[in-house]
Amino acid sequence: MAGKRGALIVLEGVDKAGKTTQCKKLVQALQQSGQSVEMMRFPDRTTIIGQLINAYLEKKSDLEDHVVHLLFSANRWEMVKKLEQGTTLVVDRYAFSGAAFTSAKPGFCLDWCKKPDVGLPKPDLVMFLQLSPAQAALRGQFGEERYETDDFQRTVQQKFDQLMKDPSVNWQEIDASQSIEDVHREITTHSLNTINIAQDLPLGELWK
Ligand code: Z5A
Repeated sequence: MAGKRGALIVLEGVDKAGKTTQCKKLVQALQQSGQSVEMMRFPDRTTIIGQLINAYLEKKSDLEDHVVHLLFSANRWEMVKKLEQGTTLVVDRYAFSGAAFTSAKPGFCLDWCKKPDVGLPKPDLVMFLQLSPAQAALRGQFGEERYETDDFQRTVQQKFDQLMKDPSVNWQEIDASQSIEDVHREITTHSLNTINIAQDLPLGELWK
Protein backbone atom coordinates (compact mmCIF):
# COMPACT_ATOMS: atom_id res chain seq x y z
CA MET A 1 0.00 0.00 0.00
CA ALA A 2 1.35 3.45 -0.92
CA GLY A 3 2.91 5.34 1.98
CA LYS A 4 3.62 2.25 4.05
CA ARG A 5 7.21 1.57 4.92
CA GLY A 6 9.21 -1.58 5.54
CA ALA A 7 10.75 -2.41 8.90
CA LEU A 8 14.36 -2.12 10.00
CA ILE A 9 15.21 -5.37 11.75
CA VAL A 10 18.65 -5.94 13.28
CA LEU A 11 20.29 -9.10 14.56
CA GLU A 12 23.04 -8.68 17.11
CA GLY A 13 24.86 -11.13 19.32
CA VAL A 14 28.20 -12.52 20.33
CA ASP A 15 30.54 -14.28 17.96
CA LYS A 16 29.13 -17.49 16.45
CA ALA A 17 25.65 -16.84 17.85
CA GLY A 18 24.24 -17.53 14.38
CA LYS A 19 23.48 -13.99 13.18
CA THR A 20 24.41 -14.55 9.54
CA THR A 21 22.69 -17.95 9.41
CA GLN A 22 19.49 -16.45 10.82
CA CYS A 23 19.55 -13.27 8.70
CA LYS A 24 19.72 -15.36 5.53
CA LYS A 25 16.92 -17.69 6.64
CA LEU A 26 14.74 -14.76 7.70
CA VAL A 27 15.18 -12.95 4.38
CA GLN A 28 14.28 -16.13 2.51
CA ALA A 29 11.19 -16.74 4.67
CA LEU A 30 9.96 -13.16 4.37
CA GLN A 31 10.49 -13.16 0.60
CA GLN A 32 8.53 -16.41 0.34
CA SER A 33 5.69 -14.79 2.29
CA GLY A 34 5.54 -12.03 -0.33
CA GLN A 35 7.40 -9.28 1.55
CA SER A 36 9.81 -6.92 -0.17
CA VAL A 37 12.97 -7.48 1.85
CA GLU A 38 16.74 -7.20 1.55
CA MET A 39 19.68 -8.21 3.72
CA MET A 40 22.48 -5.89 4.74
CA ARG A 41 25.51 -6.60 6.92
CA PHE A 42 27.98 -4.50 8.84
CA PRO A 43 30.79 -4.20 8.31
CA ASP A 44 29.99 -4.05 4.61
CA ARG A 45 33.44 -5.01 3.37
CA THR A 46 32.68 -4.19 -0.29
CA THR A 47 32.99 -0.38 -0.10
CA ILE A 48 36.25 1.60 0.06
CA ILE A 49 35.69 2.20 3.77
CA GLY A 50 34.75 -1.46 4.18
CA GLN A 51 38.03 -2.52 2.59
CA LEU A 52 39.97 -0.47 5.16
CA ILE A 53 37.97 -2.19 7.92
CA ASN A 54 38.53 -5.60 6.35
CA ALA A 55 42.31 -5.11 6.23
CA TYR A 56 42.24 -4.06 9.90
CA LEU A 57 40.13 -7.05 10.99
CA GLU A 58 42.37 -9.41 9.05
CA LYS A 59 45.39 -7.82 10.78
CA LYS A 60 46.85 -6.72 7.45
CA SER A 61 46.89 -3.12 8.68
CA ASP A 62 46.97 -1.34 12.02
CA LEU A 63 44.69 1.63 12.63
CA GLU A 64 44.41 3.88 15.65
CA ASP A 65 41.41 2.72 17.76
CA HIS A 66 39.40 5.97 17.42
CA VAL A 67 39.97 5.93 13.67
CA VAL A 68 38.72 2.40 13.21
CA HIS A 69 35.68 3.12 15.37
CA LEU A 70 34.79 6.08 13.16
CA LEU A 71 35.32 3.99 10.03
CA PHE A 72 32.85 1.36 11.28
CA SER A 73 30.34 4.16 11.87
CA ALA A 74 31.06 5.78 8.47
CA ASN A 75 30.46 2.37 6.90
CA ARG A 76 26.90 2.56 8.29
CA TRP A 77 26.35 6.21 7.33
CA GLU A 78 27.37 5.51 3.73
CA MET A 79 24.38 3.12 3.55
CA VAL A 80 21.89 5.56 5.09
CA LYS A 81 19.95 6.20 1.86
CA LYS A 82 19.35 2.48 1.50
CA LEU A 83 18.36 2.19 5.15
CA GLU A 84 15.78 4.94 4.65
CA GLN A 85 14.37 3.72 1.35
CA GLY A 86 11.34 1.92 2.76
CA THR A 87 11.81 -1.74 1.96
CA THR A 88 12.18 -4.11 4.92
CA LEU A 89 15.83 -4.57 5.77
CA VAL A 90 17.31 -7.43 7.77
CA VAL A 91 20.65 -6.23 9.11
CA ASP A 92 23.48 -8.43 10.38
CA ARG A 93 25.12 -6.29 13.13
CA TYR A 94 24.60 -2.52 13.49
CA ALA A 95 25.66 0.38 15.70
CA PHE A 96 25.30 -1.79 18.83
CA SER A 97 28.25 -3.92 17.70
CA GLY A 98 30.13 -0.71 17.00
CA ALA A 99 29.60 0.58 20.54
CA ALA A 100 30.10 -2.79 22.26
CA PHE A 101 33.34 -3.72 20.50
CA THR A 102 35.15 -0.39 20.78
CA SER A 103 34.05 0.21 24.37
CA ALA A 104 35.52 -3.20 25.25
CA LYS A 105 38.95 -1.69 24.49
CA PRO A 106 40.86 0.02 27.31
CA GLY A 107 40.25 3.77 27.59
CA PHE A 108 36.89 3.87 25.79
CA CYS A 109 33.49 4.55 27.34
CA LEU A 110 30.17 3.42 25.93
CA ASP A 111 28.85 6.95 25.78
CA TRP A 112 31.65 8.19 23.49
CA CYS A 113 31.39 5.08 21.36
CA LYS A 114 27.67 5.66 20.69
CA LYS A 115 28.11 9.27 19.54
CA PRO A 116 29.08 8.83 15.86
CA ASP A 117 25.98 6.66 15.26
CA VAL A 118 23.49 9.05 16.92
CA GLY A 119 20.78 9.85 14.38
CA LEU A 120 21.15 6.75 12.21
CA PRO A 121 17.83 5.11 11.29
CA LYS A 122 16.55 3.47 14.46
CA PRO A 123 15.78 -0.23 14.17
CA ASP A 124 12.17 -1.20 14.79
CA LEU A 125 13.47 -4.38 16.41
CA VAL A 126 16.88 -5.56 17.62
CA MET A 127 17.07 -9.27 18.31
CA PHE A 128 20.03 -10.20 20.48
CA LEU A 129 21.12 -13.80 20.01
CA GLN A 130 22.27 -14.97 23.44
CA LEU A 131 24.89 -17.71 23.56
CA SER A 132 27.22 -18.57 26.43
CA PRO A 133 30.97 -18.79 25.75
CA ALA A 134 30.79 -22.55 26.46
CA GLN A 135 28.04 -23.02 23.87
CA ALA A 136 29.90 -20.84 21.37
CA ALA A 137 33.00 -23.00 21.83
CA LEU A 138 30.97 -26.03 20.68
CA ARG A 139 30.54 -24.27 17.32
CA GLY A 140 34.26 -24.40 16.63
CA GLN A 141 37.42 -22.46 17.32
CA PHE A 142 37.67 -18.71 16.96
CA GLY A 143 38.98 -17.56 13.59
CA GLU A 144 42.14 -15.56 13.03
CA GLU A 145 40.52 -12.12 12.95
CA ARG A 146 41.10 -9.34 15.42
CA TYR A 147 38.77 -9.46 18.48
CA GLU A 148 38.34 -13.24 18.25
CA THR A 149 39.56 -14.14 21.74
CA ASP A 150 37.69 -15.38 24.83
CA ASP A 151 38.63 -12.46 27.07
CA PHE A 152 37.70 -9.77 24.59
CA GLN A 153 34.40 -11.46 23.71
CA ARG A 154 33.46 -11.66 27.40
CA THR A 155 33.98 -7.91 27.78
CA VAL A 156 31.98 -7.30 24.60
CA GLN A 157 29.10 -9.34 26.08
CA GLN A 158 29.13 -7.10 29.19
CA LYS A 159 28.93 -4.03 26.99
CA PHE A 160 25.99 -5.52 25.09
CA ASP A 161 24.30 -6.20 28.46
CA GLN A 162 24.66 -2.50 29.28
CA LEU A 163 23.29 -1.46 25.88
CA MET A 164 20.28 -3.76 26.33
CA LYS A 165 19.21 -1.81 29.43
CA ASP A 166 18.32 1.13 27.18
CA PRO A 167 14.49 1.18 26.95
CA SER A 168 14.55 3.53 23.94
CA VAL A 169 15.56 0.54 21.80
CA ASN A 170 13.16 -2.34 21.12
CA TRP A 171 15.34 -5.26 22.27
CA GLN A 172 14.28 -8.87 22.08
CA GLU A 173 16.57 -11.50 23.55
CA ILE A 174 16.64 -14.83 21.73
CA ASP A 175 18.04 -18.07 23.13
CA ALA A 176 20.55 -18.87 20.37
CA SER A 177 21.45 -22.27 21.87
CA GLN A 178 18.26 -23.75 20.37
CA SER A 179 18.33 -25.55 17.02
CA ILE A 180 18.69 -23.40 13.90
CA GLU A 181 15.05 -24.10 12.99
CA ASP A 182 13.70 -23.22 16.45
CA VAL A 183 15.65 -19.95 16.53
CA HIS A 184 14.40 -19.21 13.02
CA ARG A 185 10.75 -19.76 14.00
CA GLU A 186 11.07 -17.38 16.96
CA ILE A 187 12.85 -14.73 14.92
CA THR A 188 10.30 -14.94 12.09
CA THR A 189 7.37 -14.48 14.50
CA HIS A 190 8.92 -11.37 16.07
CA SER A 191 9.80 -9.99 12.65
CA LEU A 192 6.32 -10.41 11.17
CA ASN A 193 4.79 -8.67 14.21
CA THR A 194 7.27 -5.84 13.85
CA ILE A 195 6.66 -5.42 10.11
CA ASN A 196 2.92 -5.06 10.81
CA ILE A 197 3.41 -2.45 13.49
CA ALA A 198 6.21 -0.50 11.80
CA GLN A 199 4.32 0.17 8.56
CA ASP A 200 2.14 2.77 10.26
CA LEU A 201 4.89 4.43 12.29
CA PRO A 202 7.61 6.90 11.25
CA LEU A 203 11.19 5.64 11.17
CA GLY A 204 12.96 6.79 14.34
CA GLU A 205 16.44 8.20 14.91
CA LEU A 206 18.84 6.10 16.93
CA TRP A 207 19.93 7.28 20.40
CA LYS A 208 18.28 10.70 19.96
N1 Z5A B 1 32.60 -4.98 14.53
C1 Z5A B 1 33.10 -3.85 15.18
O1 Z5A B 1 34.10 -3.89 15.87
N2 Z5A B 1 32.42 -2.68 15.03
C2 Z5A B 1 31.29 -2.58 14.28
O2 Z5A B 1 30.72 -1.48 14.16
C3 Z5A B 1 30.80 -3.77 13.64
C4 Z5A B 1 31.48 -4.95 13.79
C5 Z5A B 1 29.56 -3.71 12.80
C6 Z5A B 1 33.46 -8.76 12.08
O3 Z5A B 1 32.04 -8.85 12.05
C7 Z5A B 1 33.92 -8.09 13.32
O4 Z5A B 1 33.64 -6.69 13.29
C8 Z5A B 1 33.24 -8.62 14.55
C9 Z5A B 1 32.63 -7.40 15.23
C10 Z5A B 1 33.36 -6.26 14.63
N3 Z5A B 1 34.27 -9.18 15.39
N4 Z5A B 1 34.23 -10.19 16.07
N5 Z5A B 1 34.52 -11.00 16.76
P1 Z5A B 1 31.31 -9.95 11.22
O5 Z5A B 1 29.83 -9.75 11.31
O6 Z5A B 1 31.94 -9.99 9.86
O7 Z5A B 1 31.59 -11.22 12.11
P2 Z5A B 1 31.56 -12.67 11.74
O8 Z5A B 1 32.84 -13.14 12.28
O9 Z5A B 1 31.27 -12.92 10.30
O10 Z5A B 1 30.26 -13.24 12.42
P3 Z5A B 1 30.22 -14.19 13.66
O11 Z5A B 1 29.83 -13.35 14.79
O12 Z5A B 1 31.44 -15.00 13.82
O13 Z5A B 1 29.18 -15.29 13.34
P4 Z5A B 1 27.60 -15.31 13.34
O14 Z5A B 1 27.12 -14.57 12.13
O15 Z5A B 1 26.98 -14.93 14.62
O16 Z5A B 1 27.32 -16.86 13.19
P5 Z5A B 1 27.11 -17.75 11.87
O17 Z5A B 1 28.19 -17.45 10.89
O18 Z5A B 1 25.73 -17.68 11.41
O19 Z5A B 1 27.32 -19.20 12.53
C11 Z5A B 1 28.55 -19.59 13.10
C12 Z5A B 1 28.64 -21.14 13.10
O20 Z5A B 1 27.65 -21.68 13.99
C13 Z5A B 1 28.33 -21.76 11.72
O21 Z5A B 1 29.13 -22.90 11.58
C14 Z5A B 1 26.86 -22.14 11.83
O22 Z5A B 1 26.50 -23.20 11.00
C15 Z5A B 1 26.77 -22.54 13.29
N6 Z5A B 1 25.43 -22.31 13.87
C16 Z5A B 1 24.63 -21.22 13.70
N7 Z5A B 1 23.48 -21.35 14.40
C17 Z5A B 1 23.56 -22.55 15.04
C18 Z5A B 1 22.67 -23.25 15.92
N8 Z5A B 1 21.49 -22.75 16.31
N9 Z5A B 1 23.06 -24.44 16.40
C19 Z5A B 1 24.27 -24.97 16.04
N10 Z5A B 1 25.16 -24.37 15.20
C20 Z5A B 1 24.80 -23.17 14.71
